[in-house]
Amino acid sequence: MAEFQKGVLPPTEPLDGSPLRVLIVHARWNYPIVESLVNAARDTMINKYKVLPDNVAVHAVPGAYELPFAAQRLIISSQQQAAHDANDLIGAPSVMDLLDNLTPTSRPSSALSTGPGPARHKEQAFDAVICIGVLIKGSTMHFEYICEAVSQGIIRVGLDSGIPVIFGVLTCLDDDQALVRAGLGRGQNGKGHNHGEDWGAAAVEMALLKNRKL
Ligand code: DLZ
Repeated sequence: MAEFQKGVLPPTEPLDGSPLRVLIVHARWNYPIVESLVNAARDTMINKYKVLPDNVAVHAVPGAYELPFAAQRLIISSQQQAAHDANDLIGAPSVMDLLDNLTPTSRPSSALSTGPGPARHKEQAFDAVICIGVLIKGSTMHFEYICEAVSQGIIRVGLDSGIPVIFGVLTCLDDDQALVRAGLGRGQNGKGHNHGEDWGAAAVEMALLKNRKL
């Protein structure tokens, strides 16, 4: 056996993320760690896989427990908006316009539309979602309940919607485990590997698989 290399092997084929639109939903709990993971996921998709910066939308929720609901809601909203725009019913304020007023969400880069009201882009439904949160075990059973609910919820949203939802949730026994998995390690073993990079790559790969004509 070749020397064991822990972690994920890179994809065997080059991946072109330029046609994709991806949503990152993240928790605000343990935010400095979450922020590092979000940045790595976003930067990897843009710099390594050519996803357009305007096609990465970011939405924040309070804690990891809220991630599945938000992912499901925003997938449905983006699909409704895309269907609406495809029927040329452009002009009314959209769900995504409302979302833009709440968080620094990006606009898609697809074709410009004209019609009554201010010109805006046609909405592109999300091709993948990355749910990012950091759960750190405390002294009660809270951790176990939230981990179970979030992991079950995220897989359910993905399978029910047909949109890949990446499990970007660290489930750690202490702060140091979380820091080292976000590239923020402070021990003698170095800063560690930022798992956000893997999640960005997984989102692109799975979105392209979802879009592939079989
Ligand atoms: C309540 C709670 C606890 C104890 N720990 C975390 C955590 O480590 N990471 C996280 O993202 N969220 C935590 N939360 C908040 C829950 O996820 C959720 O936001 C609240 O229970 C409200 O539903």
